[in-house]
Amino acid sequence: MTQQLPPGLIGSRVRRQEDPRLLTGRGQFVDDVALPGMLEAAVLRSPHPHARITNVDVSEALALPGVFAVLTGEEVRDVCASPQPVVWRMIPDQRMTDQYALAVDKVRYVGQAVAVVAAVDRYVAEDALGLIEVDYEVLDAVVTLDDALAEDAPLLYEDWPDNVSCRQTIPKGDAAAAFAEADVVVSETLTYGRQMGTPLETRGAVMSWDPFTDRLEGWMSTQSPNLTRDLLGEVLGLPVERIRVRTPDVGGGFGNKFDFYGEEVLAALLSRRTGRPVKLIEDRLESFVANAHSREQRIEVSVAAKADGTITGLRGTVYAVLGGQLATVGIGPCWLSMAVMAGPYAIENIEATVVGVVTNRSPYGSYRGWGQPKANFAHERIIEKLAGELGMAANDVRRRNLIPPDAFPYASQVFFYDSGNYAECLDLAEKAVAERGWAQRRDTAAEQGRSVGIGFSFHIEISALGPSKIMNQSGLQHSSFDEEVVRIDSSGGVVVRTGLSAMGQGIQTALAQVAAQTLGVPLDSVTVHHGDTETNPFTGYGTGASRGAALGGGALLRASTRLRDKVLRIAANILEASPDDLEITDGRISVAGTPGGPSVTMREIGDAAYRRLADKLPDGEDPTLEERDVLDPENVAFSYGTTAVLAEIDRETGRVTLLDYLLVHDCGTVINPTIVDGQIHGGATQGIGGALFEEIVYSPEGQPLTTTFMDYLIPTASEIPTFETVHMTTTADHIPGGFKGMGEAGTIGAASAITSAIENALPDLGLRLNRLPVTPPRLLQAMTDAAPAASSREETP
Ligand code: MCN
Repeated sequence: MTQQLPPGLIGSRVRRQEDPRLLTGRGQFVDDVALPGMLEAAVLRSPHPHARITNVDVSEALALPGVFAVLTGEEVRDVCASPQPVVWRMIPDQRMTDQYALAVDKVRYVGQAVAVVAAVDRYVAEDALGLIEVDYEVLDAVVTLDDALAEDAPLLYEDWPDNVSCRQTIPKGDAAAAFAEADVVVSETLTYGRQMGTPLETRGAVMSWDPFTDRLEGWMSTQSPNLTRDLLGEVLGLPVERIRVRTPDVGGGFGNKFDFYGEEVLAALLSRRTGRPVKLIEDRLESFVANAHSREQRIEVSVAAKADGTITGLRGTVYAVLGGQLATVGIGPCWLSMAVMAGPYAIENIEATVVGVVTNRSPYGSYRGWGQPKANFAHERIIEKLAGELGMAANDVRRRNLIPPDAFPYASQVFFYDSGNYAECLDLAEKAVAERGWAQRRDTAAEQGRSVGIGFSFHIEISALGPSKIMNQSGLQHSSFDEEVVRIDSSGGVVVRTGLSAMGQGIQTALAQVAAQTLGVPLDSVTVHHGDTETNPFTGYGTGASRGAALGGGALLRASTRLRDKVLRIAANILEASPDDLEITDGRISVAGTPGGPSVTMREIGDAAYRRLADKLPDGEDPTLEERDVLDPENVAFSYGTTAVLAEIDRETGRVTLLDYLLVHDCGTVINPTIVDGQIHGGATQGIGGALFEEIVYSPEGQPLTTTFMDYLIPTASEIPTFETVHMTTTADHIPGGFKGMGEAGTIGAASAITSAIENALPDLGLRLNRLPVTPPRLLQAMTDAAPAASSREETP
């Protein structure tokens, strides 16, 4: 069954409403917030990866003219009601790290906050940092996963027996039997490099604590204003009704700004201490060490298969290279890598494990895609290896194992996949690649002595995160429903209020499209308000996990439908007609099929509901025009896609050039195809960065070496190919409107498709790439390592 919405604004390529003001410099970001008497803060950060703090002397800093307050870790601990919270707690016996916004007796990564100063301006605050004396007893650093797991490894937390924070295995079926009976078993160890989202706008907060009302007002660059408010309340011991969180424009979030950071707490405490508003903005260098890092994992994966390519079993272990303390999302992203390791494949016997290991690196948190790019790398790499082993085409192995359309809803290892036609998606991708002549381009290139290859990957994406109760039972310490409010005002304009955050993904336009189509009004008569916990509804989770379009859109569709019914009842009263005979077109209500006949405008409806009620509002109808709806879906929704890449390899330099890039994609009912395309392009660009360029590197001593964009290489326009997207639609029938999310889609399958294309371009070498990013030196090394094996294969008669 598929849900069909009538043609209209939903599905139209309308331009984004949010762009004109952003593109003309009218955006207002946190750093633009200026309050009377505001102070600026700066943070002293640890230069050591692992050290005991033996003394902190702030007396000279406090004496500096212009300094208003200095806080140390002990002071922060003493005034906080709880340590920094961890909201994803899927593994019940996980060892928690319980850290405060400032380090108390030990530092566990370079960049960990040790003290904070509020001063008349940032210059004085930074000068004061130089006057703080911290005595450290430097300890041996645990820099890598192997360091952390070594028998005699120094302990980050001395009351733990080792550096393992958690371990969990989730089985399905009987993996041992599947492996025992297999015709073929293939295994691989994969390394995914440490990476992070790098939004244009770094994080920041302006906090103002009113000493008379004991109320805290904050402006923050966050994706999750409601969650932030709740967590601020928890840490500060303040009832949430006394906290207001506002998000001005957010200059990119990419997941980093989902997490809740100590800096928000510090700015609030400094404001309480000084009685003045306090601004704390991180600079780019701080961003590289104090923002949540992500991606880094070692994954051991094996599959058991029959000789015809049918996969009967999967075993995998995800080693999460966590940092020196748990971030807000805890083991969440790495747990998800384990939970979706079978990807789109109908594998009946699974044994997947996640092991969370602490190291002296920055904390591990959210980044677009969460655990999914790593899980994808695991299942797609092992599919390719299995295909090689069996002498089959990788897409034939995929096709043999993809969950068939009639198997939905499909119970995977952990989740229920709601809907899909995976085989059609793969077919469409192969067809599109054939139509575009990629194979000929590869062959022609080979004749010219160039190395060009084609790679594919298939991804799934969990979206529409809910339902709240099941998520709570799985360990999420927060809800995940969405509430939307829609109002028609007294002059007929429509206002949507959402708790979702806009961080560049186009949610205002998408919500406006849903409301405008449902209410039958022009798009520009809808205004979407977001980013204020006091005036906007509650969204349990915030913006993350690609839930905005599906949950916000679904809730708004239902609320707008009820509001439309009320509009029709009022119009019927005025027109002396039956509501069932009426239609709304372009904000005008008339009897269907009577062009030029009597009609009522939305302005008159507004007038009837707010001002001149006596003549126009039907008896029994309440004044005002407002509806709200809460969507807490019965299940998540899985979107999916096939990525195809045409890549050229320079055998001399190891440089990979992406010649063409195609994604066949399904996210249920598409609200705005232009935005969806843009989301795929942006996500794929980040995926390409992760596949070829971006890596956070630490020295053997634990010093971060990549703290500027000269070292941490994000791709620029010249590295990015032209993208092409092909849409297909299987709707999520448990979501009103059939929407599924897709904001992370492009990131998930990129590395798998690119590595597959690189291997395909070098058929003589029989490469097996297992480490990301595939930088030129790494590729050259892999080619050198593969060459002797390849030449000995050639020599064998
Ligand atoms: N959309 C649509 N029809 C659908 C699904 C989505 O038209 N069926 C469009 C909508 O305009 C919607 C956008 O695509 O606003 C993304 O939708 P959705 O998948 O629901 O994602 P969210 O709105 O929840 O956004 C979050 C998601 C995530 S988790 C990250 S991280 C992310 C992202 O989106 N960070 C971004 N996209 C980003 N885009 C920008 N420019 N900047 C970021 O920081």
